[in-house]
Amino acid sequence: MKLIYHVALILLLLISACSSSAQNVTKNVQAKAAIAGPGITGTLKATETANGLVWVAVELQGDPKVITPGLHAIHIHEKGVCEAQAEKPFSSAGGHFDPGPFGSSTPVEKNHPYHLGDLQNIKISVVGKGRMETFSNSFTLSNSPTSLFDSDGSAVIVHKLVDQKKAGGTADEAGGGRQACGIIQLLKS
Ligand SMILES: [Cu+2]
Repeated sequence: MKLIYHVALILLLLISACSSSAQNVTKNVQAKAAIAGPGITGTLKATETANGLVWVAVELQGDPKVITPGLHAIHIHEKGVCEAQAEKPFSSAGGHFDPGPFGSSTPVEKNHPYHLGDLQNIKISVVGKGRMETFSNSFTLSNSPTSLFDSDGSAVIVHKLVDQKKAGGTADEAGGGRQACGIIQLLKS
């Protein structure tokens, strides 16, 4: 009788341990963006991992005459606005995402390449396709002082040129003109 009692107790403990660990699994916060520009389409996917790092993957495809083979700058910009028709295409997305002592934005030279939204270049192949994957600990998707989902949101921008990651460089050395844009959206879990 005592044995049965012990077995039952152990089973009960196991069951409650399993169910409580299941309850403790919080879903990772995720985001996405549909990237578009004249002759270019793509996606951004992002996941905030349990240790706070944000995994970011960007895929692009387009006309290789437009999105030229080689490296192109990719940054997160400070506003969730994508206007291809603006006098300077996508200029309304503002400067590079960079809440903090410099404020965001312009001139690009000010805190580049240390803006929180400065990402790795993407390599475009001869057929006009590329994929870039990186981790960042510079911003969050969840609520924080460095969340991409601040009051005016954020956008991902693809540039015409490579980002040379040069401190004190010119706007062209930080990627130049803007070719494509995607508003970053929080995925409801
Ligand atoms: Cu940029």
